[in-house]
Amino acid sequence: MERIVTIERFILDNQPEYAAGDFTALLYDIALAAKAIAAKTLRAGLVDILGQAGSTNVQGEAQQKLDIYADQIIAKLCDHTGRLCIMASEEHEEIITIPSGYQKGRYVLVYDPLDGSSNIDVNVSTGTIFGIYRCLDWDHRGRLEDCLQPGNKLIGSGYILYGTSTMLVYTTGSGVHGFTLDPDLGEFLLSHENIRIPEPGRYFSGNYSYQDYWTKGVKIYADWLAKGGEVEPPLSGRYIGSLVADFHRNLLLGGVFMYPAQNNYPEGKLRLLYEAAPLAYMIEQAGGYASDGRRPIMNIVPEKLHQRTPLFIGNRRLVEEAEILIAANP
Ligand code: P6P
Repeated sequence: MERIVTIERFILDNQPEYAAGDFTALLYDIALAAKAIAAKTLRAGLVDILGQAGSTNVQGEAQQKLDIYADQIIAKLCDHTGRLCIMASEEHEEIITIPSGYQKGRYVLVYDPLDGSSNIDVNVSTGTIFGIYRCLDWDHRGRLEDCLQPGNKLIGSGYILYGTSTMLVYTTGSGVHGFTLDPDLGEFLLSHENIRIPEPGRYFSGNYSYQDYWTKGVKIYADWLAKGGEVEPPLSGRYIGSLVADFHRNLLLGGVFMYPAQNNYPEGKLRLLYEAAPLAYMIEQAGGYASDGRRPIMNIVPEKLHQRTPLFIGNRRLVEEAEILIAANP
């Protein structure tokens, strides 16, 4: 019988030496929230949770009912446990403080509760992205400054992919590990230990309908990708329109995802704090690289919670080529 390793067992056996029980327990809390969101997502066509909630979020984007559910379940599972000093979510304009009646913890949780949620109604994979930092000081109850940390200060990050199966993939700085939800057991079981991005990359992901909006360097890079660049075999185009799904495929099979700055998104579309930086930490742990086209995503210090960034992420060779061509063609 194959070794059955639950995520709880794996976290305990592999928790970083600095981690007290709180860090491990926080990962459990996220896994529990993931199960709750997965249960709703699997039934999205059957219960009244499809469709728009009739509200817009801080981004001005129409909120999906599942967006709101995912955001609330994460916040409610994590706000009273004494493990966090502060939270930040794509669905909240301001930081989410820990209610005064509860003990303050030592960690910061930043998250996008349901990325790609516009795909829910057409049964395309969606995902949750999260990052974990240490609180910066003990004199305060958790402040905006605790959230505005660069990716190179992350101590954990991961995503949950609600797809043909539900997967939780995370890193705490000792490699990237994937767990698949067994719906019969209701447990995340180890299915992808120590994921490394394969070389050479096989896929490129980008929304080429925006080509006219791209800078000269990005256009040259996009052509280089589409013509296979100098890699063998030539790359194939794959674009799901759901960041976590595109990222996950490229992580497992090799490839690069790009969402550059462009006329309709002059700073890029994706969010630095709770999308690009957590995925950058993961891709670097898996042997890849993430850039904004000029510099490592991991080094960018956020100035605002919902700051956008251009994103090139995947095989190091493919991402570095973006930096070379963009620099050579300003
Ligand atoms: P576009 C989904 O709305 C999202 O934030 C990411 O999940 C995805 O990669 C991107 O936007 C798709 O954007 O402009 O190509 O539809």
